Amino acid sequence: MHVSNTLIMAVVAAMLGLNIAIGYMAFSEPPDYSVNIAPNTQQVYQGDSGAYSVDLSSLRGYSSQIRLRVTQAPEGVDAYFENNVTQLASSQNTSLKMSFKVAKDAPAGLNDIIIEANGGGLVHKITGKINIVGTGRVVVNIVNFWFYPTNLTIRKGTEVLWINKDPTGHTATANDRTWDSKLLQQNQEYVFKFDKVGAYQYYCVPHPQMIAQVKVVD
Ligand SMILES: [Cu+2]
Repeated sequence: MHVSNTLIMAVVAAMLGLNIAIGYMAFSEPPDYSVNIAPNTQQVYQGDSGAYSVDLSSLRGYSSQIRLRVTQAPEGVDAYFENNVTQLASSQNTSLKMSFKVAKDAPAGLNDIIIEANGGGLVHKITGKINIVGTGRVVVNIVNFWFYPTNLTIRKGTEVLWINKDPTGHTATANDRTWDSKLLQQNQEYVFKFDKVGAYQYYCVPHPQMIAQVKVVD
């Protein structure tokens, strides 16, 4: 009697264990890794350089060699890894440094930089942002009823030149009216020099849905 009770309990325990194991196999996710870029957004002057840290973490026992490459960089930005391969073992974190150089004539504005990680065929993409700060004279094109770049950051003392590429007349007019291009016909230009730090919202008088911003930094 005593023996058979023990036997029943053992069988029940084994079945319960098997159930848990099956449940675990059905619901647990496969080994993977995560990729992060830090700092996600960087502000860099034209002609300057910088670096991102690309951080990799093993998830759920993932273990493989990982290869990184830059798949998209803004115009005038040279982004590169001195060492783009790393071995990621279970429960580990590692980082690779991605450096970049911004050409003096790289267009100012906020743009994406995209990195692809390939760990044994398991591919992840990660997007960082780079805000290129204008330092000399920056051009804003008015095209198809919009300002490009829309959110522009410049260094104090920088001139911004607006040029209207549309056959329709447009203006670039500060919300507080401290500066105003007046109506620009096709290919006409307007220049304003920003000497004070701040954020300046502006719009087009005939088309008030055309809104943009110039941010001035030290
Ligand atoms: Cu307009």
